[in-house]
Amino acid sequence: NSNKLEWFEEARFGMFVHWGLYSLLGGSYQGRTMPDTTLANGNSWYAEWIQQRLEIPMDDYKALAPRFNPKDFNADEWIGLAKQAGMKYFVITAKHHDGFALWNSDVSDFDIGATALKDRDILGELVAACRKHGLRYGFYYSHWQDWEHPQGAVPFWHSPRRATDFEVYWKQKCLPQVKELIERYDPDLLWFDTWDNEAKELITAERRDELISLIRSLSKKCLINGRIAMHDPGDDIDFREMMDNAYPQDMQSKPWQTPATMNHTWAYHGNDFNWKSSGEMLRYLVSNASKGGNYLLNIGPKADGTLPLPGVRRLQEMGAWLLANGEA
Ligand code: FUL
Repeated sequence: NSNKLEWFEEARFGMFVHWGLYSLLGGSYQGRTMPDTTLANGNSWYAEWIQQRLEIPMDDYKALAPRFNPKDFNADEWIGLAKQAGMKYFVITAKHHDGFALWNSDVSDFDIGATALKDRDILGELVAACRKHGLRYGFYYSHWQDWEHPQGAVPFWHSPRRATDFEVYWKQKCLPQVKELIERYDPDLLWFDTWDNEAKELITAERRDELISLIRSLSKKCLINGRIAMHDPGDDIDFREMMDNAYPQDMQSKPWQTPATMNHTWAYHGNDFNWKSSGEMLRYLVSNASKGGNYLLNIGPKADGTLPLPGVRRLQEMGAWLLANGEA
């Protein structure tokens, strides 16, 4: 069905948001700040990885939930900014690798229900704002890595592995949560994430196809990205996903996108000042567009719900350029 892909092939520019419990820590925990070079794999210091990178015991990490209180969160502000930037779609981390669900899930207590926002429907508010501003929307869902569930996958350099019975996690948490997301929010796309060939041990062709057929049975429009099984996405995905911040040199067969972030991290990091200029990011956007692809550009909101100012300014500048050049 090529019709359901039409909006995606014309979208060009989307907003990616990494937001969750890790946003509370902003890259630091109990006096330690990422990157922490004492760790074997400390070279990448994405703030959303803090639980693994700084080896925070899961019980301590879970105990942070009641402190998550984004009193300044305003869905209309986020989506209004995306619209102003010339973005046509919005993707947020409904559940990242840490396993925390940003909606009230029936199959897990590690969710928004454990926070000060237990009576708010964050994803519902964002979906309503997207509809109001005419943006398509979707969810990032970490189907492979889940550091909270005892049988979810953990990074391969951590041993001994915990995921001795991945099928338990798959049936108890992953499949039911994907179903919840579709039934409650009717997303236009789902963004699954594998980033290492090792994922094929757990995300086998059978599990990949089981997940895809679940989605197909629940939604006619929901697009699925190729990172659902990057080693072998199969024939039934809807678009290809470049690796993070990768910009192809040549024309690509459509449809595809590059997920990218404005600084180094994806989730909010208080010490990450590595912002790219709006000019550099406009060149990536134009380069991708000229090769038939989209640019899914990420911002990491703070735990209080506000967006970091350097990111806001850059999005406004990019939107102004697109408007002046007749593309917004
Ligand atoms: C990667 C993840 O490990 C990062 O934390 C981030 O979400 C990026 C978009 O994808 O695979």
